[in-house]
Amino acid sequence: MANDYLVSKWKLWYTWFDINKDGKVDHDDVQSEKTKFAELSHLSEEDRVKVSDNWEKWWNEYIFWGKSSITEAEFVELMNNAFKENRENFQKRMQSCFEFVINEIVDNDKSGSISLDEFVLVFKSCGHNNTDLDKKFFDSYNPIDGAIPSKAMIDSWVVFTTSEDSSVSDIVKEAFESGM
Ligand SMILES: [Ca+2]
Repeated sequence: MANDYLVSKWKLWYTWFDINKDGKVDHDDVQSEKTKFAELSHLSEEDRVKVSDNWEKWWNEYIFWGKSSITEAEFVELMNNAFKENRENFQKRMQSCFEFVINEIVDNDKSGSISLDEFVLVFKSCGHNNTDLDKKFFDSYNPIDGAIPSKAMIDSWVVFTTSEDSSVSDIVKEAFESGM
């Protein structure tokens, strides 16, 4: 079993998935997120289809674990089973998870870094409209020339989802706890 600290972070992450706030995490949440994202991102029709497919893939693989909906208990169990079975593979899985979402979706213009606009866009697509909190979270990465290197953002989310060590600084956890 992963320790309580890591489990508590998986639960924090899970609170994000009910995008449409109906008390369930299912395909309607994916629909809601990708529709909002497409609306706000001003993508070409071709890119819109691609990003929409990427959202589907990402949710199915990393959030739903191939199921059609998921409860918090199921999510924690699946994460924990994978973690227990092979920590190295679990680490790799989370690395791929955040490489995929950050490189293929969040980094809209494929510059290798995440601007404040790109950052805020994702939060808004998830129904988080407190831009002050998003900006505070963005600044906690100490952006360089107004952007966060994608790798720094990927690393922070991998720490958030894999580290059992509460003495390791965790800016994603802090952002969740600040009410983001
Ligand atoms: Ca929902």
